[in-house]
Order: sequence, then structure tokens, then C-alpha cells
Amino acid sequence: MFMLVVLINLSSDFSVQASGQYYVGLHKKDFNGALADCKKRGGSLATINDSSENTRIFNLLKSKHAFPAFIGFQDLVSEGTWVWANGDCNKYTKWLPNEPNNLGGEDCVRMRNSHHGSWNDIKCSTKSFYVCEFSKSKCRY
Ligand SMILES: [Ca+2]
Ligand SMILES: [Ca+2]
Ligand SMILES: [Ca+2]
Repeated sequence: MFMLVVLINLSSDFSVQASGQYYVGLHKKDFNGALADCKKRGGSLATINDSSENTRIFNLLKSKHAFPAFIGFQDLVSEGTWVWANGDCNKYTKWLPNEPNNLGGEDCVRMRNSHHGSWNDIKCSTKSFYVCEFSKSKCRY
């Protein structure tokens, strides 16, 4: 029922995917702004649970020309300890070669349009596209 309400609320928004599981933010925001927008919509920044979900989101972002885009992965609390914004304990990662490198202090993550949607850590203040997800986390810390 809750999901239905979300879908109705978002139905007028041009950037909602038909399935309603994800939402691609096309107005660039920093990480905190992106996360707040996802929560306002009833979800969180996307947690990528496996390679098939990475491919789904990669294809979705490709269709919207929305690279690079924030996902819900960050090491803000403890440098080098990466956690998902929605509390999911998922261990899947898809870092680009030589990433994460924390170059100048990078604690947030964007999916890039290279290496089939691989990830790079980036400064959280970098305004970017972003992808929200509305499904529940599969597990929690
Ligand atoms: Ca997910
Ligand atoms: Ca970092
Ligand atoms: Ca980096």
C-alpha cells in the first residue's frame, strides 16, 4: 500500500522509471541533498546488491544520460569503512581499477559510464545526478 502511494505521488514526474523501483534525480545535488530527496520520496539512495542490479541501474542511468550518479555507498563515518545509506549490510562492490582512492578526501560514491557501471569515490559535496531505490534493504547491520 505504501509503495502504491509512492507511485501515485511520483507518477507525474517525467524521470520515474516505469517499474517504480528506482528514481533518477536529474537535478544535480550534493550527497546530502540527494539522500534527503530520496528519503522525501519514501526511499533512500540506491543500494546495489549484486551484479544484476548494477546492470539494471547502469542501463537505467544510460537511458537518462545521468552519469555519473550518486549511489548510497559512503565512508563518511569511518574512513575506509564503506556502508550503505539505508543500513543494508550488502557486501557487493564494483570499484573501478585503483578506486576507491580517497583522493583529497572522497567519502561518497558515483556510478560511472565506464567498465559497465563501475564505481568511483568522490567528494560528497560534488553536485551530481543520483539514483534512489524504493525496495527494502535485504539485511541490516
Ligand atoms: Ca538494491
Ligand atoms: Ca573516503
Ligand atoms: Ca576516487
